Order: sequence, then C-alpha cells, then structure tokens
Amino acid sequence: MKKTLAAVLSAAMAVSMIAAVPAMADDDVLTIGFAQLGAESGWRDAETNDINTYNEEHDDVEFLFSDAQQQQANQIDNIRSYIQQGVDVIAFPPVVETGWEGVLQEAQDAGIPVILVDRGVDENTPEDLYATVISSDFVWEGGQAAQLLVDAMGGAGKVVELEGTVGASAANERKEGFDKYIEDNCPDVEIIESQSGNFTRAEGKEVMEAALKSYDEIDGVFAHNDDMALGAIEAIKEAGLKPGEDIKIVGCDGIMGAFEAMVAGEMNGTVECNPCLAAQIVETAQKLVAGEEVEKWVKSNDGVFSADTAEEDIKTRSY
Ligand code: GYE
Repeated sequence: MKKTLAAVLSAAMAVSMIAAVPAMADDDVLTIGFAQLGAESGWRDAETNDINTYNEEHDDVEFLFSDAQQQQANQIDNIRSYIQQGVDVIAFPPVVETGWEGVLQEAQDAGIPVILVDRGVDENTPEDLYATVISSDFVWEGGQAAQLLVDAMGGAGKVVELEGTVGASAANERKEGFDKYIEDNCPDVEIIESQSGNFTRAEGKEVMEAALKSYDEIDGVFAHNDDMALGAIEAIKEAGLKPGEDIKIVGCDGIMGAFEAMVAGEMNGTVECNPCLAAQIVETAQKLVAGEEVEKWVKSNDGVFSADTAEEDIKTRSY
C-alpha cells in the first residue's frame, strides 16, 4: 500500500517538471520532500541510507527523495517540485549557505514548513523563512579536530587544511573553529595551505598531491571530512611517506573508513558528525504540521575519537 503510494508520488514528481500536479494529500501519511544535495561522501551515503531505511520501516511517513548532484540549481528545482506536489514538509541540506531566499519564500507562500538538515544558511537569510536547523556544531567540531591534530603532532609543525565544498556551512564553520583554535593556542603550528577538496575523496587526494609537491615539510593534515582524509592518505602513500606517522591526519564525520584507517595506524583522529537524522526530521515535521513550536537549532551530539581507542571504538560504529 505504502510502496504503491511511493510509486504514484515519484511518477507525479516526474510530471511536475512539466505541469503542476494536484497535491496528493493523504491524511494518514506525513509526506516529507527530502531534497538531498548529492552523494559526495560516505557520510552523505549514511544519511541517505538512514532515510531510506526509515521510509521502508514506517507506513505513516513517506519520504520523497531527490539528488541534486552537488548543484544548487538542481536542489532548487527539486524543492520547487515538492512545493508543486503539495508535500506536508520540505527538508534539505543547503549545498551552500547563500542564495535560498527565493525558493524558501515560495515554500512559505505555499504554507509548507522547511527544515534545514545537516547544513545551515548564512546569517543574511531571514530566519523566519525556515522552521529550524537540525545539524551538528561545526565550529565546535573544527576546534576539537585542531586539538586532536595538535596533540598527534606534539604541539608543533606545518599543517595542510583540506576544505569542504566552497560556500558550504560545514566547510566555513569547521575552518573557523579549526583556525581559531590554532591561532589562539598554538604558536608553533602553522597552516601553510588551505584549499577545497569539495568533500570528495578524489579531490582531497588531488589537493594533497599538489601540496606534497609544493612543500618540503608537511607535518599534519586537517581534512574537513573523512573522505578527503582518506584521499590524502592515498596521496601520502604514493609519495612514499607513512600517513599517520610521517604526516598526522585528522578528519571529521566518523565514518567506518576512518576507523579502519585509524586501526591500520594511518590516521590519527576523527570528530564524529551524526548522519542518522531521519527520526529527528520526522519528529520535527510532525510538530510543525501540528502547529507546535520547535527550537530554531536542534543540535546533534557528536563524539571525538583518536587512534588510541580505535580498535575498541570500531566495534560499535554503525556507519
Ligand atoms: O561532513 C561531509 C558531507 O554537511 C555535515 O557534508 C555534512 C557534510 C559532511 O559531504 O562529509
């Protein structure tokens, strides 16, 4: 019954690119349009899997799903399509922080509440255009990553920073937290390079390859996500150096690949960022539809992991 509805809705979504379709309102089913930003990282896959699993296991909620392939224009089109379909709630991770006012206004005009998930928008975006943000505290994550890396480096050395997608809140704020911690506390640590690897393993590897050619001494790498850290590990190995030893490496996300790398002695730490947000999205959506107040920022609780305990920690990781 539920899967029949899903089929109808995805057919409706295809049609909605050409002409507006009537709302498929079903009072028993809460319909959430989830405009995913892409599939750029292991973290993103874990978030998508969590939503798919929730969808399969619950008959009273229907997530509609689309993938914008890291392009803001696609994400806006997909959100518009959900508005046309008259979903109950729209949820999406803004691929970048700016440029959302127009489509957020359209959702508001249509009476559809919007939940920002896992990334935020900048402070110039009027707060009344979205109901809430469910995300981690990226500034905190960046500061924690700095502590892990500086500890692993013995308090001194030259650092390469691999930034996430240009303009993404997760990149801007991790950088802010990391750079501030170093500036305030680590006179003997220098950030010699800071460049975007777009949150992907391939681009993280490329940026690291270039850095290894440009600098004689690199002691540490901070990657804004674990995928780029894993790419950097490959580049370091190919350059004949030992990742985790010759060059210390810390990432963010806490994906399984990072724990495997820590167990193998090739990575020194990661700051977790919880991708399993489906249940929280639904709970928040239910409140919004019932007209209840929700907090403006629902913060995730994240952990900090170093290679010292990775062998134990890996046993309890779920993504
Ligand atoms: O850290 C990264 C992904 O927005 C929190 O996006 C998310 C970030 C995550 O590409 O791996």
